[in-house]
Amino acid sequence: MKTALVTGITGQDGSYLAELLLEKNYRVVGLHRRSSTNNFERIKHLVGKDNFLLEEFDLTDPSGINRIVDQYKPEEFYNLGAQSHVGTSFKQPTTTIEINTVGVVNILESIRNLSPKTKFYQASTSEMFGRNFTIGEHGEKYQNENTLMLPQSPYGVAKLASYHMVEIYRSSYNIFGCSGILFNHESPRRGENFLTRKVTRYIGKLVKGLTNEPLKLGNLDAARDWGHAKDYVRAMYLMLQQDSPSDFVIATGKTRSVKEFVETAFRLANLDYKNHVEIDSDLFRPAEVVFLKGDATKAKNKLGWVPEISFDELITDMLQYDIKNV
Ligand code: NAP
Ligand code: G4F
Repeated sequence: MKTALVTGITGQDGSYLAELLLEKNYRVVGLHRRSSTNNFERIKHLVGKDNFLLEEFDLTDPSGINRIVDQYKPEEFYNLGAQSHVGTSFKQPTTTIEINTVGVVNILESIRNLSPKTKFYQASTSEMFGRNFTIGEHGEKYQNENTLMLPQSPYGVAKLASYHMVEIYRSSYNIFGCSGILFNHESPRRGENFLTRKVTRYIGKLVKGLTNEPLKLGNLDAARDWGHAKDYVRAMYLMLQQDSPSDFVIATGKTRSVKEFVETAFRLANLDYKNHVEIDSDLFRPAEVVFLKGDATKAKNKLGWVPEISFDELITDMLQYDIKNV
C-alpha cells in the first residue's frame, strides 16, 4: 500500500484529494495545523476511516515536517497547504511568504535529506502569471507553461518563488517535484470568502428568506477560467504517476468575467443579480489579475487529463448545496 502525505487536508482540495487517494487504496496521512476550534468540517466523513490518519504540524515549522517525513517516508507528498486568499496576501504579506514560500522550502529540504525518493506535488497557481498572457497565431489570448510569469500580488510572488524552488530541487538534487499551475477551481467546499462561494451562499440565504441585505462585491470586470475542484485533484494525482517530473497548466480553456459568473448563478436560481448586488470599493484589491484563460494542451497530451464538469454544472452543484445547507 502506498502512503501519501497531504498538507491542507482541512481545505477544499485536500478533502477531495484524500477521497480520491483512499479510493485508490492509499494510506493517506493528512497534515493539519492546530486550531482552537474544530475545523474538520470538510473531512469529517473521512475521520476514523481505515487508512486515513491525521498528524498535527505547521508549514512554518521545519522540525515538525522533518519528524513526519522521517516517520512515514511516503511515496507521494502533496503540498496543498497555503495562505490561499489573494486579497488577504496584501494585508498579510509576511505570513503569506512564510507559509507559501518558506513552508515549501521546509518540505523540499526534508524530502532531500530524509526521503529523497518521495514524489512531490506543489500547488502552484495561475495567479503567478499576473497580468501577462501569450497571444496566439490568431490573436487569441491564453496562458500556458511557456507564458512569462509576472505576479501582481504578494500571494503570486510567494507562489512563484516556491515554483522556482521546486525546479531547483528537481534539477540540482534530482527530486521528483511537479508544480501544478492550477487555474481557479471551486466547489461546494470552497472557502466562503472566495468570490464564487460568497455568491452561491448569498443566493442560498436569499432563496431561504434569510437575508434582506444586498450582496457587496468588488471588481466585476476581471476574467477567470473556472473549473470544478474534483476534476483538478485528479490532475494532481496523475502528475505524480508519470515516469518523469514536469509542470502542468490545469484549466478549462474557457474564460468568463466575474460579472458573468454572478449573472449566471442568479439566473440559475431564477433571480436577477441587478436587484441584489452592490459594488463596495473596499473589496477592490490594490492590484488585480485582469484576465486568465489556461491552455491545458500539455496536460491533455501527457496526462490524458480533460475537465469533465462544465461551468453551469459547477454553479448548479454549489447552488444546490448552499440552498440546502445554508
Ligand atoms: P484552502 O481551502 O484555503 O485550504 C488551504 C489549506 O492550507 C487549509 O487546510 C489550511 O488550514 C492550510 N494552511 C494554511 N496555513 C497553514 C500553515 N501555516 N500550516 C499548515 N497548513 C496551513 O485552499 P484550496 O482552495 O484547497 O487550495 C489548495 C492549494 O492550491 C493552496 O495551496 C492554494 O494556494 C492552491 N491553489 C488553489 C486554487 C483554487 O482555485 N482553489 C488555484 C490554484 C492554486 P486551516 O484549515 O487550518 O486554515
Ligand atoms: O475568488 P477570488 O478571491 O479568487 P482569486 O483572487 O482569483 O484567487 C483564487 O484563484 C487563484 C488561481 O488563479 C488561486 F491561486 C488562489 O488561491 C484563489 O483560489 O476572486 C476572483 C475574482 C477576483 O478578480 C476578485 O477581485 O473576483 C473578484 N471579486 C469581486 N468581488 C471578489 C469579490 N473576490 C472575492 N474574494 N470577494 C469579493 O467580494
